[in-house]
Amino acid sequence: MSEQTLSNLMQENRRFEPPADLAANANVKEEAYARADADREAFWAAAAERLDWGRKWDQVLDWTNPPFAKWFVGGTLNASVNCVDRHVEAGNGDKVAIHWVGEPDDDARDITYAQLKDEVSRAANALTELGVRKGDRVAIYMPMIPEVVVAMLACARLGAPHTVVFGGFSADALASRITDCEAHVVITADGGYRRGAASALKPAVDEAVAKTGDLVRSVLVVRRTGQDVDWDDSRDVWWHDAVDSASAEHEPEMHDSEHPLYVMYTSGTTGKPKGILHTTGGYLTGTSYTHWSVFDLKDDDVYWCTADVGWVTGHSYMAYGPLANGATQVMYEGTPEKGRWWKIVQDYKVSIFYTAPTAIRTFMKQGREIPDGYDMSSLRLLGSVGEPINPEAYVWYREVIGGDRCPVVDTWWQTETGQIMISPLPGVTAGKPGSAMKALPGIAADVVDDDAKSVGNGNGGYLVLKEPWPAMLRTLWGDDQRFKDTYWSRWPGLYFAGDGAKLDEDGDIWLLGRVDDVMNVSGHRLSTTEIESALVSHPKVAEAAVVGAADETTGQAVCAFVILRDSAGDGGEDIVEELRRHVAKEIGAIAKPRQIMVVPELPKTRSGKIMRRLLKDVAEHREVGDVTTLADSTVMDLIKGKEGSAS
Ligand code: 6R9
Repeated sequence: MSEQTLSNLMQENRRFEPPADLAANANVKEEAYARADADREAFWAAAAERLDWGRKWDQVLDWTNPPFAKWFVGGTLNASVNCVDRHVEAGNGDKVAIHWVGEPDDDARDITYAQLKDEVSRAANALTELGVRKGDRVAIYMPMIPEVVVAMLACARLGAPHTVVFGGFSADALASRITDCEAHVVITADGGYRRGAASALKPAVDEAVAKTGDLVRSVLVVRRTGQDVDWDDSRDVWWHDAVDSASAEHEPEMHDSEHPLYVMYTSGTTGKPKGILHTTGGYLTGTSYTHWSVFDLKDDDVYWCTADVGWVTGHSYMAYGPLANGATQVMYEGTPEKGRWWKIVQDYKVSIFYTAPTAIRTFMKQGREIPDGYDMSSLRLLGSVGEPINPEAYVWYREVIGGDRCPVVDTWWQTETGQIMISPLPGVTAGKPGSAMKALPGIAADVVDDDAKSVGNGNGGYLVLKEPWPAMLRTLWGDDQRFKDTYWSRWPGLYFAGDGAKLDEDGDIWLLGRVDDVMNVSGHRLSTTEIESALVSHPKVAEAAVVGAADETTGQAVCAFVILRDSAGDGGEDIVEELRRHVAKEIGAIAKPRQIMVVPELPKTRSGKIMRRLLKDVAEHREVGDVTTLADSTVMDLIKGKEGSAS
């Protein structure tokens, strides 16, 4: 086994310098860090100049009532004008905004900025007809079709905050979100395509609406699959009736910089989801600036973010950031299938590609022969988001997908932060596989101990943010107290992100997973990520998830769930012992899993996060808890079926 495959997180010493031509022509150079440090507010004010404002702000930041921030106070703007109209006015109306690719083969559409402007204006007029007024909330429950972007921008145009609920969520989840933000209008589709078949959405909306009393007045329905739907004439309206016949002229109003743009629900530690509130001026500034700087966006790039619009990455880096920047992007309806993504990269000459480590590991598992069959020479930059990327996946991504020529930007951020916070700058930073590197210019991050003291280089602790930033959440919808308690109460003046992190000897940041995923085994602090990374560095392992299960003697014990690579077959008789030894060698005997289960799948949310809570239930022999946010709820049955065969 080579030195490299043996590396684990903390011993990682490979470095990848920025390509010389990229560095020479980079949108953002090294000087940005010093400029931002010298005057953070002036730095963000300059970034806000990227946008078109109705009225300029009087004050960059009002932080007199922390943790409630106001950015670009007194300024007015319209998010949809910034994402659409201004590009048309600048003469770029014929530029493709969205290369949309449906899941069924040969189902594709290109939408230019001019067409998008007309469609958004029509939809805004149609929503107005349905009684939607500034400030009203609109729920959106849709597949990955262009109309979902149109719907979001139409809401933004009217100043009606949207709440997009991921199409894979249940009717219950939808109902609780509709209720929490009191939405009177829902936008949906008859269904969408998933794994080769039409999958219905409207029945879940009907069920959710029935659970919310008479709250919902109208349901606007896009016809996507053509499947039969139940219809309530008093409430349901076809998109093609209401929108297609509406005028393509719509005079946009300029909204206050702090006007609510959207609410995105994310799961908290308690059962009730948190409604993260984002507002207009700061959010658009933060997403537009970071999309331009982190991805080094150029006018002729073809950008593709594979995230579903139902989670925050789809909001910041598919909808608002790229469109505010006038980018051309790919939007794909389906889920990752063998070869299909790479064919899209080839066909559309994608140059910037942004995805999640879980997808990368899935492709690693299938073997490099599949991507090797496509011409991906158009790619010049790769991004990763959603969870720590283990060095093996990073290096595979770089070599196999990026042809060893594309920098990888590992971007750390959250629904709450709205924008990328920690990431290499591709023209400046030499990448270390597995590290998100540095806080971006204008962002103040640190790693602290229990007493909020900086841990210093070479040590681990909690990740915190020390200064407000433009796209930060403003509060939790209707619950200022929970906002304060969740993020700001642990240490005064510091935003607690909930992630563990380590500063290496150079002061670069390594994310170690949620602190609720940190285990304590016999008094030793062990990171789930570190052990997962060690397991995945074994050539037979494709993917691994580790949980700490209660143990009478050691407090917690390490329990691992692994998926083997296709090429490893069943792994052989002694696979469990082989892997335990491997972890001991990589990290130390203390990290040796008590139990390793070889499983066919891992339970994941649609955004690719492993639901360790459920694995913990299995490891501790409990009834498995709520599985409604799993992308595929049958996975737990597969895993439990394996339980008997565990070591
Ligand atoms: C954008 C998004 C946020 C949590 C975050 C952290 C994890 C995201 C990461 C990462 C390590 C990265 N996370 N990106 N961990 N490295 N590059 O994922 O938002 O769904 O709210 O999740 O995801 O644990 O706290 P969200």
